[in-house]
Amino acid sequence: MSGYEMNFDGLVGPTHHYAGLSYGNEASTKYSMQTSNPKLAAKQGLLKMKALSDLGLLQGVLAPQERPDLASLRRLGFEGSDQQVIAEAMRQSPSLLSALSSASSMWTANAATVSPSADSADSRVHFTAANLNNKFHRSIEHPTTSRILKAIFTDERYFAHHSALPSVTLFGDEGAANHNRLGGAYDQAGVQVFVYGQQFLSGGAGPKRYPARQSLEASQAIARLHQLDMNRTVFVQQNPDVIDQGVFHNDVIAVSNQQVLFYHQHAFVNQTETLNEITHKLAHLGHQFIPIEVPVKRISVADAVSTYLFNSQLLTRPDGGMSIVIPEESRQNSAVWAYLNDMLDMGTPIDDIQVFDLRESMRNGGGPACLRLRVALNDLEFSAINPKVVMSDALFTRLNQWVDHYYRDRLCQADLVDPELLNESRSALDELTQILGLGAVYSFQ
Ligand code: SUG
Repeated sequence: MSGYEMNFDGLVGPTHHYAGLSYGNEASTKYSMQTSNPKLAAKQGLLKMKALSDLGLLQGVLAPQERPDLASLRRLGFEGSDQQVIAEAMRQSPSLLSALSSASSMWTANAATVSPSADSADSRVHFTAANLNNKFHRSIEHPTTSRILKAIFTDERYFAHHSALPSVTLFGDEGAANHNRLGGAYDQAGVQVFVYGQQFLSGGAGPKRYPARQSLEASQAIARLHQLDMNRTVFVQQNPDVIDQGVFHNDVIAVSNQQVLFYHQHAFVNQTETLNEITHKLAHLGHQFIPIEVPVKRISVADAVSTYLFNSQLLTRPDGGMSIVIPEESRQNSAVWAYLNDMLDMGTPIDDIQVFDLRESMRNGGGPACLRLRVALNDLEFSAINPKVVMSDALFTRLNQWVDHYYRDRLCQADLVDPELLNESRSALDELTQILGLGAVYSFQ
């Protein structure tokens, strides 16, 4: 097979904590204000990256962001030295300080939407940074995200970067978490499937309890920016009822790889028509579609949300087999674990289960797939990326030492006012930009 799918995982930042910031994301609400362990969180993420790299897969690292975000605090009227700004924010609004200290950029499935060169009219890999407009703590990520992506995918002959869409509900965009691609080899044309929560301009139906974070209008704008062929593009609405049950991104209820779409019976609106459209568009490219639909009788939506079964990664190994990467929570649930083991005997391409303990991230609603951004590349494009971000034995050792040196093993909201935390975080990120060869991507540099 030609081409690669490279997964870029977000390194957890030093201020990782549980602040209950994401209404509609049930884990975020449930674990609000519990004590976190940033050191363990970063190490759990690194272990997944290293294990997948050891399977022979291409694995990259995306740097975390500078938090607390002093520039945003100043923009909101806090004044004085950095320490005074933080102390005053804590006095007036601990929740605001939490939002501006969140390590949420770790969930890189929300960093951007990425289209491979084989699908774009100008034969370049296109990136659109997600505006993450629905949640304030995430809406501040995109400028730095774009700087980090440009420091890795620099060569404009191969890579095109688009700024985030306008930051309003009409163009609410959550990036690759609501985007799937089906096809054969990663460097050949495929079918891109954009999943939206609501259409706003024509007043389409949406969820009633929780917000629809992705709009159809945003998905359509990205398809235009990425110069996609409409004969190979599908737009589908996520079932609003499952959004109301905690499926705040499509990657909590569906995941794809090559010809396979693994999804829940209640994932989409007009599910049969959608699957037919994908079947026909894939057939046009000479590929057979392999849908794996999980019936609600086997797994309820509530179990899908609490175990993050569909927030798995489906990965084609160099030996041609396909692994499913699941969080430990999926093994702990007997219905989910029984289904997964039955699936190995169903004759689908999935022939292996890899389980990871990602508890620190899971408690904020971030599973294996949330932590990674997929980038399909051909040989030339791979040789053009910044090689320092590619996971290896040496980088794994170096990053673990770096985490050991700078990260705390417990953090709660009250700690955010500690001036040392800002110093530790800045020193850590400054060193990290050298390790990963990123140049000056942070405003303090
Ligand atoms: O945006 N949680 C993230 C989780 C993102 C998961 N990503 C994907 N499904 N791809 C979010 O809701 C919680 C932060 C807190 O509550 O402290 C948070 O931002």
